[in-house]
Amino acid sequence: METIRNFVANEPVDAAGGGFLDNVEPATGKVYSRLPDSDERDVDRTVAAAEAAFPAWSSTPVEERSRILLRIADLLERDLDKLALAESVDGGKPLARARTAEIPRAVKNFRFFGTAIVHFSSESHATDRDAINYTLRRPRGVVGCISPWNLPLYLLTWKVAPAIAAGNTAVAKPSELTPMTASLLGDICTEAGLPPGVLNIVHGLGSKAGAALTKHPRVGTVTFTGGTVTGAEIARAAAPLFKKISLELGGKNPNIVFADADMDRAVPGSVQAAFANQGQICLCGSRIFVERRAYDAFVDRFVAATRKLRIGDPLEDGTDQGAVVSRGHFDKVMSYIALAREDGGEILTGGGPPARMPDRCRDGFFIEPTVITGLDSTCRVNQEEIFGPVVTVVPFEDEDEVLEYANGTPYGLSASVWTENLARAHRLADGIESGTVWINCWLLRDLRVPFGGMKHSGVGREGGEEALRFFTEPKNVCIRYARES
Ligand code: TXE
Repeated sequence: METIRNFVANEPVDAAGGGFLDNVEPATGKVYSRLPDSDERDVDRTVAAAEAAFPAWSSTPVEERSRILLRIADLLERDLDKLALAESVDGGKPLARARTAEIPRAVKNFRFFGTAIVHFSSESHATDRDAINYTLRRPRGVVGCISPWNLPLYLLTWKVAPAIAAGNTAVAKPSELTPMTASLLGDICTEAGLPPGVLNIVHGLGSKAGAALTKHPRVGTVTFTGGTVTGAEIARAAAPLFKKISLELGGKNPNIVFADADMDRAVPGSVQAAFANQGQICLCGSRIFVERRAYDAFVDRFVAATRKLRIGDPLEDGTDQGAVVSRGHFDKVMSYIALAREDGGEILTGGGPPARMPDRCRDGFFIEPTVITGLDSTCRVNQEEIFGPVVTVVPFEDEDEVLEYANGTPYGLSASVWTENLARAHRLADGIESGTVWINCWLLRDLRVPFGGMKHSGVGREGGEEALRFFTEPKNVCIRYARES
């Protein structure tokens, strides 16, 4: 059985306590590797390595930092097949998805920030003809990067790449449920010539290793993607220490379909939005609202398209839907399906594990893509993040009503609107309370745009300049040059 180790100053290191956690393959339900059960001592040691590397890395010329990041991107690309397989086994996602979407995005993250940093400039403000202000932007020091299990390497690198591009050093804490590709990244960084201590990886439980990192006095910056409850805990721990934090949290995103929409795009787009990665993407459109006069036709087409999704062994070609990430998460998703039934919801398709699976996957955590109608928009199933292959469909009469539904949850991460009416699209884009609104598309990403959530979906924005600003400390310098009068 493979043993994952912490990555400290480019060396593999076991946890100080010597303990390990089991790592389960979601498609089989079996333990297939183990990871260090790190605690405060390990976090301390890892932070010390990052601190020691900071002076040299922060004064390394930008072009050299850029070169190393681009080399990391090249090596990730070289190892794409190996990384995709590791990601699929570790998280239960279809191999094809890991190969075509997620690992390529990790490559892009390094390439994007490796080039963005050489174009990054700071502000200057002329104050009448009396003075000039310029802003210095310096790296902040050691950054804690805490990432989740749904898009393991994609989201880890989305944090690490801008953090180190900007001259910080990083301690990453990947999810204990999906540690494998982070550990492979460590080796790639060494091969790419990243100096020891610039990126360190500490594995273990959130409540132990993650919490120790969040409250570590010498980690002044924390960037986190994960659940809203955990985000609140991190905010509580960070506030008295005045840390700079960025929180990318959950969502309960509306997917709004008007009767005038191009249904040949809206139907498959909504299926993708509902079920990609088994519905385990914070941006998934888990609440579908359909204009009443198109409702029946839409539901028929949507259910038919959902039934065509092939659930199966994630490693097999042609599998659209793999396993959810863990037994615990399987139980959580199933509990929401049960709740929907209790509340009088009608399950049009799915509703539980598939009847037949290949032998290898008999004990895996599979749930059929599930479509539910007949629920009120205020019930728990329509208010709380399920984060699985479960979607509800609710009819609406007009724009005002659907706007109320869209904004009627504590979340505000993203939304999709399907319509051919340009003015209406703009009105809704303006009115919806979320960090991203997609019109006639879903998850069309440009890494330059601000990315993040409103309300309980988060604090701060990632992406492009926003990320580089987050990972730097601005200092304004004011020079008076006016003659004394
Ligand atoms: O994630 P957690 P969980 C949502 C989704 C899911 C729920 C819970 O609804 O069902 O969150 O998932 C680390 N201090 N999302 O519990 O706990 C943890 O080790 C510091 C949405 O699996 O948020 C992991 O590395 N760190 C989401 C990371 O936080 C802590 C993605 C995320 O785990 C910690 C994942 C602590 N006290 C889940 N506790 C999205 N928005 O993309 C845990 N961690």
